[in-house]
Amino acid sequence: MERYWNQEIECMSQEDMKKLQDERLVAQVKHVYDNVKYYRDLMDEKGVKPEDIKGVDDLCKLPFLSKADLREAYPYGLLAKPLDECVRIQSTSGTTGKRVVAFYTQNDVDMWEDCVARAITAAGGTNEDVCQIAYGYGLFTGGAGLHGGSHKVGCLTLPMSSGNTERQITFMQDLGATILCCTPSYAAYIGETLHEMGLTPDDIKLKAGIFGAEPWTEEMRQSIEKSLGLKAYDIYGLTESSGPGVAFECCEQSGMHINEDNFYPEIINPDTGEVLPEGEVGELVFTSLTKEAFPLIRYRTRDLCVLSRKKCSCGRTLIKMAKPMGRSDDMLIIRGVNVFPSQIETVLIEQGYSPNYLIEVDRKNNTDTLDINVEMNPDQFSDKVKDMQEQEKDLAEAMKAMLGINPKVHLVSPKSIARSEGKAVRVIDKRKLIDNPAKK
Ligand code: DLL
Repeated sequence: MERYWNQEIECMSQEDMKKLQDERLVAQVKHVYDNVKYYRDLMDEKGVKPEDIKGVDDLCKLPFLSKADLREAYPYGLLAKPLDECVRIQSTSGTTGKRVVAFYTQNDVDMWEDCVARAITAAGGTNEDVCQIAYGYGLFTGGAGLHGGSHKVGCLTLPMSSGNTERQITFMQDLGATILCCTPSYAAYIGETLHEMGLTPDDIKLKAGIFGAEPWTEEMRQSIEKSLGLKAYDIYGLTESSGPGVAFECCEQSGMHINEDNFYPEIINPDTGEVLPEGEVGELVFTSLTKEAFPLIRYRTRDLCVLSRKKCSCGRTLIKMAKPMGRSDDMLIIRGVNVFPSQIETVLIEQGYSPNYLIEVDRKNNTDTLDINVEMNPDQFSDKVKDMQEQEKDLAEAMKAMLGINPKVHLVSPKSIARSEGKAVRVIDKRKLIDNPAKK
């Protein structure tokens, strides 16, 4: 029987949910207008007052907020509560510019952990489980978020943080971990290490994995499920929204239910800002409905995906988002063609290669080049040059069929591409280094 953490909310009728969202949005907009000068200025500029917002149907009257706004307002400019009412700070890694710093009151932490508890419960977690958390701890929200949710559910929580992979496996075995939480790329690495240690999924007790923080394909899911002998559930979130738990997968494994009582989603055309109907691909925009310290109004995530209200067999009525296909800023434009790293990953796994790859994009003689370095499994390796060239040619052809452009494929020896213990780095775009001297 399906178990829920908060059945009343997770299975609420659409009509009641809308009523709740309307009420909460009105209060949230008033809260930001009264307490955050940055929002007040943005709304005044657009000529919209809190009284104009009667519910979610009026959202489109409000201005968007972007990462650039967050950077401009860094660090305290979007704070909506006095600092003495805040109890926590988390932050992004800041790899694409200045860090985003998010603030939490105790109520914000409780709401966040409640969202994660829904995710853990949907993955079958109960107080009888041992939950191994191998997301990074610290400023990153992965460790803290899953940790809090795991406590809430009452799981025996193993705060491993990421890294030291053999020790992860030893603890997993000795303490009988049943749920593993980490990035999908780290899960793949743990699976690989398990087999190298001469163990199989029968030697561990994992039944579920809660993996997120980066895009991953269905093919990657199948590969992880097989190597670790578990059912792999996706979880989505971002530092700006509080962290993991904005959306989570249920037993159907076909998209993630959004905790829409706390986060109201919209899909927009990223170029025009126009709101798109359900079922169309566009940029995901979130409005927080209950946050106190760091509310978000129409925050542009840059994640590209689709929403769906199709009935779900798990009984939850929460709207679903498809797996994000990547970020609008992850999309590579190569010789005018849009290429997502996830397309490359799909082909690799379909063709029997490992998900260890590195994409290099460059510009030579005014033409974009795409080189894909792919690690071979030991059984794919041959010492005959001709065989290797044949394999590279076949893979390049499969890539061309998927991407529409011709890449250069380089098969590299097993274990030569660095493994990730957190979010994987899959792309080196050398054109950006040339275009943006500041990043050199
Ligand atoms: O990655 C929060 C998180 C931690 C989510 C642990 C899930 C598990 P940030 O570091 O701020 O926060 O990065 C947020 O990561 O906008 C997406 O582009 C990407 N992302 C997060 N979850 C997924 C997912 C955390 N399940 C950014 N699938 C987001 C695809 C994801 N992309």
